[in-house]
Amino acid sequence: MLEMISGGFRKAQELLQGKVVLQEKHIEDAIKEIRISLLEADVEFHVVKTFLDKVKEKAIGEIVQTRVSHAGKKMKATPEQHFVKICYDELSALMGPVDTSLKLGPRPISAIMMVGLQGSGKTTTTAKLARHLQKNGKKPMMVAADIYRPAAIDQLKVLGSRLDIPVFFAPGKTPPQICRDALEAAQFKGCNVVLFDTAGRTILDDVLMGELEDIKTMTSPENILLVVDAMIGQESVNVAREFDRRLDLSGFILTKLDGDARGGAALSIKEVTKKPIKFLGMGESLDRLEEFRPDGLASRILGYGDIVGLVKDFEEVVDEKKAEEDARKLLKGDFTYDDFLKQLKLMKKMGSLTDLISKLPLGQFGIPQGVQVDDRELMRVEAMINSMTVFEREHPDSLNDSRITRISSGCGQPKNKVVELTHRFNTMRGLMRSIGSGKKKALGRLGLDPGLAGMIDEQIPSQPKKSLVDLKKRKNMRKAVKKAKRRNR
Ligand SMILES: Nc1nc2c(ncn2[C@@H]2O[C@H](COP(=O)(O)OP(=O)(O)OP(=O)(O)O)[C@@H](O)[C@H]2O)c(=O)[nH]1
Ligand SMILES: [Mg+2]
Repeated sequence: MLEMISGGFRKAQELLQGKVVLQEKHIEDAIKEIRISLLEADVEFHVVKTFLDKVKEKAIGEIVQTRVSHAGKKMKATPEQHFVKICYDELSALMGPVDTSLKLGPRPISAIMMVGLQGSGKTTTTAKLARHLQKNGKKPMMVAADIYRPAAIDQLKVLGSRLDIPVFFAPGKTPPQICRDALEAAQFKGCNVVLFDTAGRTILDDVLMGELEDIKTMTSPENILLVVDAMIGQESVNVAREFDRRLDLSGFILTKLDGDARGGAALSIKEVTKKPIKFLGMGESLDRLEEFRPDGLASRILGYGDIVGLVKDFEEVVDEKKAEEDARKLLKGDFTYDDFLKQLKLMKKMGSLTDLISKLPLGQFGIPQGVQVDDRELMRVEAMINSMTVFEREHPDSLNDSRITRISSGCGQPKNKVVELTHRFNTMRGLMRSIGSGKKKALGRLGLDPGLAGMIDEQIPSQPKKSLVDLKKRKNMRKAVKKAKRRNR
């Protein structure tokens, strides 16, 4: 995702690497690389210009500093890191501030109207959003307001039954009437949010655009969200502008950012319309909707991954208490192949490996953004672990040559693949152990610049602190020891 944009920033960082003092010429060369990639990724021309002017002005004005402020702390930084920090701040400002709120209330039943071009992902996103609301304790109802495409109602009904969310449809009525009736029907069904899945249209189709205005007038939706396909590039800005002019949008949802979308829309839309991006569609399945965090995307673009996003994905699929237990085990380095298998299954639930990896700060290890990972590799690893005995899984160090030969024939994978797995497993175990015993140092050992390791380190949840109960127990213990000593004197 967004490799094209990231590419320019990566080249810029390479150009500045190792420079002790940055001269204007260095900054200009770096900015040139960024400009090319932004334009190639379809970021709107004026947005590119304004953005780079700001970066350049700040970089030239402040690059002599060697200390930067981050989260209220001063840190030592090289000029190159300082440049990255300026880009990070400006990218976050360009796409932010974060606003993923939906207006729900004060009416007992709130409405969300989904609009957009044909095929942009409205119906899929309506279902994803309904699922998101349902998970947050709301009672959503989806409304089939697309009466033009024959299969549209059925598509929504299928999604509704999969999610166990009611779908309202009323054959023979016009979309504005359907949406108005849906508000009443929601009351009977005990729902408190309705989502209107409207028909796709082109901005040139004045009649259909007028129909959306009628729905708005008749139902006064609290939220009007434009669903934009990130693949359509430059055109997305014109589409956003026109829909906003006619409907006064509340915000956007960008879809198909998981594909090879150039992604320029993510950078341009907010700047051009001054309306926020609320969510990102990251895949066809109904759990692939992410709340939009400008800082997370900025960090990903710059090759620093998105640890916060990763943690959020993790929270989606995992039971918190169990995760804490597993993490403690992981960080102590005493985890087994069974734990590893559990983690693999969890990862599969979190989405494709390529998507997960895009959230790791791999750019910092010289691994380019957009590495494609074959998800079948996971299945091969799973097969190898399944061919181990219970004893072997629980005692990873027991895997000697003859056991490895047996596992290899059991799962039909070449022996060197099993050996490779044991090496990778042991390296990971060692790494986790060292992270557990001192995160920042370990990140440093991985080759990460100490200043930026600090930035990432802050995003990694700390190991659980000693609980108050523990502290109290220890205090009481100290008191008891003192008392005993006094008695013995
Ligand atoms: N990869 C990917 N595909 C998506 C995403 N969102 C939607 N799609 C796919 O895009 C196609 C169109 O999605 P729909 O939800 O039917 O789009 P629509 O805007 O309702 O289409 P119309 O009602 O015909 O205007 C489907 O094949 C979806 O599976 C996404 O975030 N990522
Ligand atoms: Mg549709």
